[in-house]
Amino acid sequence: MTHITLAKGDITTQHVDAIVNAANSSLMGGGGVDGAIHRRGGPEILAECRALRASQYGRGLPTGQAVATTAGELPARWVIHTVGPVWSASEDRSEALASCYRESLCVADELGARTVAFPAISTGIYGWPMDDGARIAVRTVREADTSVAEVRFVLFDDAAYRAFADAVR
Ligand code: AR6
Repeated sequence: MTHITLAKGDITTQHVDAIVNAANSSLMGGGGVDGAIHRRGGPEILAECRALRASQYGRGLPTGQAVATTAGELPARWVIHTVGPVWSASEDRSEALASCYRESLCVADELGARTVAFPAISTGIYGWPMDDGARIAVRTVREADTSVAEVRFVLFDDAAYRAFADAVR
């Protein structure tokens, strides 16, 4: 069974096998978590992202899917890049958000990663309401069929931490 833990802070400093990046389809970096990972992880990560674009993902990584690269200079061994949906008030995109967590765990299993840190995917620049994003994250991890022993949600601020603590209860 997967043990869920919560931490407040910066995902780039986590000592886990893999950290998950809330990326965009281009895999070429951006702001938020994505910016922090590329900044602290160094150019090796972007080099692998470029190679993935050239080989497998000419049109970009689709929303809800996940793919791994090195973690460069970060303490983790791998970065698993996933693309969350942009929040929409008119369309329910929850399944795409759940898919990010599920597919990332599937990639983690393929890598043999036993400890995985996730940010609150889509809840920053992509505008997903934190409480709902937290519920989807926790529910999806609980229901996942995975060999990952620990999923650590790394929350950037108190409000995010509280939302995940409520979702876990
Ligand atoms: N560690 C942990 N959590 C963080 C960190 C960090 N270093 N930095 C931000 N957060 P976001 P998204 C929180 O915007 O909404 C990028 O430009 C943040 O407070 O990183 O999925 C990509 O390239 C929020 O709760 O990701 C895409 O274009 C959560 O992490 C787009 O943003 C996710 O915020 C993806 O947007």
